[in-house]
Amino acid sequence: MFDSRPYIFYAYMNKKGFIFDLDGVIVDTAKYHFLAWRKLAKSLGITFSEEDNELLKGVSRVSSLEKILAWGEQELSKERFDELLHKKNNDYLGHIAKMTREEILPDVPRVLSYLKSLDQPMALGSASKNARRILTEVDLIHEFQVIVDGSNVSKAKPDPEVFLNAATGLKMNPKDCIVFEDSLAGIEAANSAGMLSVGIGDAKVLKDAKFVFKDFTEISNQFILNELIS
Ligand code: B16
Ligand code: MG
Repeated sequence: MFDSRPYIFYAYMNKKGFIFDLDGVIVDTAKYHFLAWRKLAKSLGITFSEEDNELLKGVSRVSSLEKILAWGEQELSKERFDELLHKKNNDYLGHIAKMTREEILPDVPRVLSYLKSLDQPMALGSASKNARRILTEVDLIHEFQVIVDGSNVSKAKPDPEVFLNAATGLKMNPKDCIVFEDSLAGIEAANSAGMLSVGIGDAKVLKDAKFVFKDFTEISNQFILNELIS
């Protein structure tokens, strides 16, 4: 739609730092993590359900394997642990390699282009060490000015480090940042960073978020302009 507002409107508009989680917000890679973790768990004789997978959302790769081993009451040598982590990631990457733009979650492109049209700073803040690869697969790598992923942080969500680094990269004050997140740990991280948290998913699970939406189809441009930017 033609926007008749003069350029000056954008020049003086508030700027907010918009930080997006990746898995579960931009794309649904949880299903691929599930397949890869289930295969690994099965090889160890550990059962792994979709409910178990829910508990690994936003959790780092190392911590995920630690949790699975604890659930199965198993301990492994450091060498075997690293070997399994590597194996799981290779399986996961096999699924990622087949991803296309079709797998971008509904209305994500609309929200990204709207924010871009308003010249709002945008960053990615993900626990995944595969974030750049996934963004490249779905052709969104150029949409973000700053990308902070699992390779750039020392402390995993719920620690706020990932989002604070994203704010620093965007040169924005954390209190002027807005985080879109699908995991409980991520909402906790955003809140303790002093940012406004927007949950994407189940309101019962993401109850500590300032706002919760099922997905981006529920987030109108009007809402973004009036509630998030103004
Ligand atoms: P990787 P997010 C997280 O990504 C996933 O939700 C979580 O399930 C995964 O274990 C973690 O990334 C690490 O991923 O094995 O690719 O490094 O939701 O923070 O974007
Ligand atoms: Mg996520």
